Amino acid sequence: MTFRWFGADDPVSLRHIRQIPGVRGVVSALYDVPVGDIWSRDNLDQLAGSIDAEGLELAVIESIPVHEDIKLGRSGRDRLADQYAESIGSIGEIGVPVLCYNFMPVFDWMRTDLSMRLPDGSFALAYDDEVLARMDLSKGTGDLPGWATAYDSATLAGLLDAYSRVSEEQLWDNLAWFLERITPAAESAGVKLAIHPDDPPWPVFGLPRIITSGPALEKLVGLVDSPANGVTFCTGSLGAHEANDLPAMARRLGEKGRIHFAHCRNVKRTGPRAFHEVAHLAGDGDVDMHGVLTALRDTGFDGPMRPDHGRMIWDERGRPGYGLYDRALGATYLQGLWEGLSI
Ligand code: DNO
Repeated sequence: MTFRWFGADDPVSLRHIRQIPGVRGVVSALYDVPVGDIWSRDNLDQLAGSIDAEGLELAVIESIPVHEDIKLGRSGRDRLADQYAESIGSIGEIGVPVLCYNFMPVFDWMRTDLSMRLPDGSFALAYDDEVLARMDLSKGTGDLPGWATAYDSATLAGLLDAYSRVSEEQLWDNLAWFLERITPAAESAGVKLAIHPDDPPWPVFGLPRIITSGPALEKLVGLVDSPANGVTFCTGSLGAHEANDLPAMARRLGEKGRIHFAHCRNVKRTGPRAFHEVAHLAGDGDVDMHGVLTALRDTGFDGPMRPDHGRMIWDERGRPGYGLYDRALGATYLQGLWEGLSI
């Protein structure tokens, strides 16, 4: 069981993480390296060292962001892919076995409300396509919620314009090109690549999104037929789409040995392309957590798993989705389920 930590600035400390029953692995990243630059061995050593010092272990890098020029297939992608491969080499050298990354154009995960009040008084992340349609991008990403990378209005307009000429098929081609370039480096470094599904799993702001379903994940693992080319099975991202049968998807990908990381959280669908997050318990939302964990267990999954976004409970304030308490409850719930399956 692992837990995400955003580095020294994270209001959740390693000391607290160390006290969550069963958690020994930390999921983290270098947050101050500009997208596209090489991750230095020194900085990685420092990150791993600070985690070791608290009796924990750096188990997963989530993420090295992929430069937009790679996703757009622009010239310059050769150098960027070489640099990405070099960073993978360093991750392998320090002994981290899994790299989670994504291939979502411009925006990473997307929500339209970062603190929706639930009936029990807790606050959760929520998404509604109708609200998204009214969002104004003309000022850049500045005051809009949920985005890992901030863009000013001109840069954002330029990117949106560039993507208006990129079809889903072209995006798949660009992803295949990227994987062909980096998978050999991952193989020789002993690092497993684990693509994160698009969250939510449909286009946003007219931008193509392709990693959205079981067939898409299977296509992905077929792009480069190497055990190093796998997925992060994120139940919350995939579970936002009612067509996704999560236990069946986990079983098929698990049988191929291509699930390298599991993000487990729950969502409640409230309409077509609308949902909010809930506590991890299967009974609280639409994700069949027992079914997913059974499929993982049956197919021999032994990789890292982490609770994903939590609600804000007990008056906690902090990074949306990434407070301590509800995620810690999620970690113990998931371990309880897993333990029950192991008897
Ligand atoms: C959201 C996360 C994602 C994930 C990236 C991986 O909370 O699951 O931001 O880290 O998509 O590249």
